[in-house]
Amino acid sequence: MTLVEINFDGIVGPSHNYAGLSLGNLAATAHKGDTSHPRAAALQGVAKMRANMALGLGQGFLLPLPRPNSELEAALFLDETAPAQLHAAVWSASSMWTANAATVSPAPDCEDGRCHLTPANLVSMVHRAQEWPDTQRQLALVFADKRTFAVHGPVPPTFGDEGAANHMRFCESHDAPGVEVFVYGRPGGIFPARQHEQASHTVARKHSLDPERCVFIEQNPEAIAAGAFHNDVVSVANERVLFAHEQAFADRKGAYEAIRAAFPALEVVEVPANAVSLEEAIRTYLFNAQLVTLPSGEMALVVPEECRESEAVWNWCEGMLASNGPIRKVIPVDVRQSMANGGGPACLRLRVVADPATVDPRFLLDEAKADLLETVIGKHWPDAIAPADIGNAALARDVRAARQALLEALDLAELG
Ligand code: SUG
Repeated sequence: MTLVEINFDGIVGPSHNYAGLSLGNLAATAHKGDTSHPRAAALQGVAKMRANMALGLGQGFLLPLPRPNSELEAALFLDETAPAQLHAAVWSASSMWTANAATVSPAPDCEDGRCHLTPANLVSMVHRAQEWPDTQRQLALVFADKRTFAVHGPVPPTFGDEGAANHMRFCESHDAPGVEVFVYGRPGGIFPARQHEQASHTVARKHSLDPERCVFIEQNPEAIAAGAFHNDVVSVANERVLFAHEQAFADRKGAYEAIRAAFPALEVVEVPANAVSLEEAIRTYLFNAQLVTLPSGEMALVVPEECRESEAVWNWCEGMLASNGPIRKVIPVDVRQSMANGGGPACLRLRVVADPATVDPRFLLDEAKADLLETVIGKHWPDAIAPADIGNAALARDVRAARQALLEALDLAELG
């Protein structure tokens, strides 16, 4: 068994659009009504996966879910009197942000020695709450080997669970036992706190984690109010390193101490507010980065292009590289189509520690399959979707046919 980290990126679906559905997600609400470019969006996603493969990292993918979702459409009795936002919800391509697909506890952390996955219920928003049954179906296929994986049902409502976006893991190396950190929000602020404390505890129990190796931390209400609707917008972890904004947690010192008590080797790389304000961190998504260990053992931070364009953020990054800390490289990637909906490089991927030989190979990427994805996307994904196109019957047919073409190309017709 060779356990390695594999990033499963969500392929951007053919119905990708800007409907401004997520209250508290400032990018998404600011771009409400813009024309989207699904083909460009999906190609940006494939380019990111290719770049990560070129770094020597394990890469997989998850498929877009069926949209428009006719079951939800029927359940909501959608007609011309229903609000546009509900019509847009059934078209949402939000499953592209696979950091919200599930919480994953790697095998070395779990009592039964299997890797446990709980699909996120995403109950805070209707366009996201529709995802989990299809996500669960897909995860059960990708991780079908029951000796190695346990794919659970979601946490019951009303406890909102947003998956890996509010979960971090510290370890000496990915294949070693880890300390799992769950970050929840307290309700009552101007924007929804999407991760409920009891959802986090439920996932930890469900995954049979050692309570001594679990830490529960409250997200800073100020960060949620500033637009950090998920913890992965203000912090990210990899192996021994926590990369966080000074204002990420409600009790900053208490949070670091609690993690250090369970994981003494912790190294904190903190960005002070006087170098990069919370607002600038959220605008550029500096922390919605992929913090990865390269085959050389060095750590790299894969950040959105927007970080290079921000003087404050880029100065800070250059200073960090010069200071000889644990993060040795900063690599910008262009995922602007996703960024405009509040999804950076880290939102687009679900981290799974597994032996690639135990994963359904149809979901693993190599160069030839990346070529195939580009060909199908280039041929079938719509060039543009304007708000007025949502609900259009001909476009709905095209969107369904595009997904179907992808399933056939990948020999995954059973997900149809
Ligand atoms: O849930 N955007 C997503 C972005 C998710 C980002 N994920 C992480 N931070 N891990 C969300 O808010 C916008 C869709 C729209 O408005 O049409 C949206 O759902």
